[in-house]
Amino acid sequence: MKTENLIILLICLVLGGITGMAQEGQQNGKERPNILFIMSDDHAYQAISAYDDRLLKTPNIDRLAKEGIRFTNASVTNSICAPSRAVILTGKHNHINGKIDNHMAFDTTQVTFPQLFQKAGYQTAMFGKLHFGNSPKGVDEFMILPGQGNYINPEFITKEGGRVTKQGYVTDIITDMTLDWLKSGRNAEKPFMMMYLHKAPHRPWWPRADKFKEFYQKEFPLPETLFDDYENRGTAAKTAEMNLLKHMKYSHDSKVFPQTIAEMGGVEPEVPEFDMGFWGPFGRATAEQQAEYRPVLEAINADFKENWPSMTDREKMIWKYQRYMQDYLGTISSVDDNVGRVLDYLDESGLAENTIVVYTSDQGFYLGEHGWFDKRFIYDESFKTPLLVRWPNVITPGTTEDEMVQNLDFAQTFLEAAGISAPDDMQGESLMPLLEGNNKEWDRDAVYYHYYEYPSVHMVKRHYGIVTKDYKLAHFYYDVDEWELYDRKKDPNEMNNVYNNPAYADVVEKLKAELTKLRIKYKDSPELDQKYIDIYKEKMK
Ligand code: SGN
Ligand code: CA
Repeated sequence: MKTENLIILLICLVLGGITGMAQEGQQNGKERPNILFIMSDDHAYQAISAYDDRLLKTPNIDRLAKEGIRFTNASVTNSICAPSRAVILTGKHNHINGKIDNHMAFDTTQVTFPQLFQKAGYQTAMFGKLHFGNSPKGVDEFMILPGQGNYINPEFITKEGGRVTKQGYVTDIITDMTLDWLKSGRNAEKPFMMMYLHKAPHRPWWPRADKFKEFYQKEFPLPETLFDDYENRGTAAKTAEMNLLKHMKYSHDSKVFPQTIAEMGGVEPEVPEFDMGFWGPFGRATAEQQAEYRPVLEAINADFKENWPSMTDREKMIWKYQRYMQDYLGTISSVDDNVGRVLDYLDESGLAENTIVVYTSDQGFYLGEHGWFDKRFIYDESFKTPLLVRWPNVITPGTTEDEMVQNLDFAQTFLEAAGISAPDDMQGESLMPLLEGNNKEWDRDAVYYHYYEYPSVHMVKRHYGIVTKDYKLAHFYYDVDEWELYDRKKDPNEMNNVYNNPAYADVVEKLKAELTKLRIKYKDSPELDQKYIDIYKEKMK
């Protein structure tokens, strides 16, 4: 080949390479967006002021609602931690991805959406709580909490497979890692997909010492249904073990010292020989850190000693509710401050413009509604989850969206936003039409739900069901065979099961048919129900 021709060939190759690179970094001529997925653990929408400002102000999380979209009908397919995370990562229901409960191992041969991002040239990272029993795939960088993790001086699993203990408060530490990575771990040539996953506000609720002090001074309004007696509900609501008065612990939850309870004739000897070294996250704290908590702990204990003996059950319920809210909301206040730090950094660095920021929780949570804490049920407080998304120049700021969307939809949404094709066997729907304001392209009118973990902590019975904007129909099975129907418009607090009310006979018939169709659509079946019962029994032996 002549030198001249060789030079022309080389120029063509170089130019071709550059164009190829440009295509990889772009989508339809635009830079591919970054994704910052923020998820907290057990964060009730009732505790985000963009949804409800009666309990707490969350000015930073609210920025996402103001500058983006707020979904009022976002829900999960199975209201429990690890299963929700498996749904998010695989874009498939739990009966397909196999992680039906917190005990089952996640099969890591499955495709998760971060792997697809990594393959498509994104830089990927994950910091915080995964709760999978194994490490994530498809992330270039990660630091995750083992299991539930700890609030104080938490341990982290590193990418190299080792463990490191970090001194301090978990919410601050996870945020520091996230910010460090954004500032210096990032490759500016590539778009990123980052999962920033909080442990807070998961039980046992330990706020940072200053928030503990601040929130102990506060009193919160009582929920309308705090004294629910579960009349007109099924066996499942009556037998669940998540009632504040009956099942919340004075020691583990309300922070009365085990010694104090024993002295007062209560019965919660949970700590071996009352060794405070074993007392929840407090046991992990250094003497110096413990000293910061002491004054409030002493005040709680003095109050308990003075007032508990003469309290009626009603007063005990209110006392526990106030202690619960002080601690639970105190942990969220730190989440909000830290989300603010990250949003500020996105603004300062100029990254905000091309970054999709999502705030959600792995499920909803009871904040005393129906007398409960925890989650698991298909009923609203547990089934619904907060979902806020900001994406400048795509989402109209301040949008409120009432369509029924689910955590099942996240993977396909992110993939579409990044111009990566989603595998055909994912079961959600991309939320892109709703984000772009093309609501006419959205035609879902019902969602499917299936909860499995029973018998287990909190004893919520197995059930599956269908939810439309108007009704909720659920079938509780395993050791019962009971159906429940709620009229969501007339009975938003879900106080009356109208399944046997003749006025709803047509609704029941129609919804049962739709539920059967949904089970077929998502490939769930009585055979699978039985298979998972058998696996569960074997596992729990
Ligand atoms: C722990 C909690 C429960 C909670 C489960 C599951 N108890 O067992 O209250 O329901 O986790 O939570 S505690 O000892 O930590 O206080 S999940 O978010 O992981 O599903
Ligand atoms: Ca959770």
